[in-house]
Amino acid sequence: MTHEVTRHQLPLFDEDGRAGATDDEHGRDLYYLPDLPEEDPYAAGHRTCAGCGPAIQYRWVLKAAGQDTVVAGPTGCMYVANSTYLCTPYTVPWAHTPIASGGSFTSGLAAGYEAMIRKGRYLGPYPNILVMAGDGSASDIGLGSISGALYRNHDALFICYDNECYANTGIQVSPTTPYAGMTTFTPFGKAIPEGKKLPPKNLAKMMAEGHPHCYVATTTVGYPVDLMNKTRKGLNHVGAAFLHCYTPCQKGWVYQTSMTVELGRRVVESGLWPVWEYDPAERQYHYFHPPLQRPVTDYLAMQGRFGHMLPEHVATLQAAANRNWAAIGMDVPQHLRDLEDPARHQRLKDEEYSMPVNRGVGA
Ligand SMILES: Cc1ncc(C[n+]2csc(CCOP(=O)(O)OP(=O)(O)O)c2C)c(N)n1
Ligand code: SF4
Ligand SMILES: [Mg+2]
Repeated sequence: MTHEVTRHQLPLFDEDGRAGATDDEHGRDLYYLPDLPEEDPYAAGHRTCAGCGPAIQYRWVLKAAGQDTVVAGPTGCMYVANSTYLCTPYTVPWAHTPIASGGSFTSGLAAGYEAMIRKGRYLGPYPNILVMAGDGSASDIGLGSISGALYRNHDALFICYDNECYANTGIQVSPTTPYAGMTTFTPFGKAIPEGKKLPPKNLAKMMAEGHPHCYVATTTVGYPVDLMNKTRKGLNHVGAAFLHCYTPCQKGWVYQTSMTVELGRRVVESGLWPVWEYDPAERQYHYFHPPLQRPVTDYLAMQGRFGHMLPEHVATLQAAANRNWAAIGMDVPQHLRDLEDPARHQRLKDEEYSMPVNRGVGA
């Protein structure tokens, strides 16, 4: 006899329902205080660095997913820093996978639960199944296994926590490291003054264009409600879903540890990380239009990994940001167009900018 597979439908958080949210001088919400679930499947007491963006993502994703969740984590900081012998911060089932096989492991998990429920060997609804892989895993070493899982449409949520480097092995360059981002494998010097020469791989667009039947979205730790709602939408979607989340790494990027969430907003407001959602039913992209459009220097100057940039490098990134603004359907203000001219810039460490800065050199 075949048993029916019943699935959770997680309600979305109400953007307007935040208790005590206040605005800053730009009309941005200063604090996100949604009515968060009490439960914390990623409990306090892990060993990531202070201000670790991936740890913030893990906590919010698992709060949104709730207690009936099974998590996988390929090798990376969020495996190594979260698990010592006989000890993890998870209050839900969790498994480590090799760095290349987050996708195939999670496929097996999803197929296994489906089969066990159908055969009556597992009672209860289909659990929330998700994997959170680093950018080295999801965009490089394990890309094939995640793409295969999306293509086969296993009912699970595949998340890339993107700290734009191979952090755990010592801040090496990854495909998502931005242009001019300094890592231990992309040092700047006389021959290559910008550090990294190549633009980052556009992982989320690859996943959406390549697997048009999947729910795909981008988000950042600067927008917790957005992150939690996209987690729930991805889990509610019957079939495969992919979420690409920007998660600063204070050790690798060299910034003040309290600035992780601020960076998660500034990267969007400077046009360097478009936030969007791809709806597989409509085959449509929906783009978030931030209330503020900043020069890229407002973002870059907060991080030591960009401290070596010369005027032409800053102008190159401003041009890339301006292309992103146009691509998401926003006007590019004249003052941002003007900043595509290197003559309008100085070396980054001598630029004028508007926030706590980090003039040191990173990595
Ligand atoms: C096949 C393979 N190659 C290399 C490694 C070494 N390694 C362990 S963690 C890691 C970094 C992973 O980077 P990422 O996926 O971005 O996660 P992060 O450390 O940044 O959190 C690497 C390269 C490995 N474990 N397996
Ligand atoms: S090195 Fe970066 S990603 Fe790893 S624990 Fe520290 S802040 Fe987090
Ligand atoms: Mg990484």
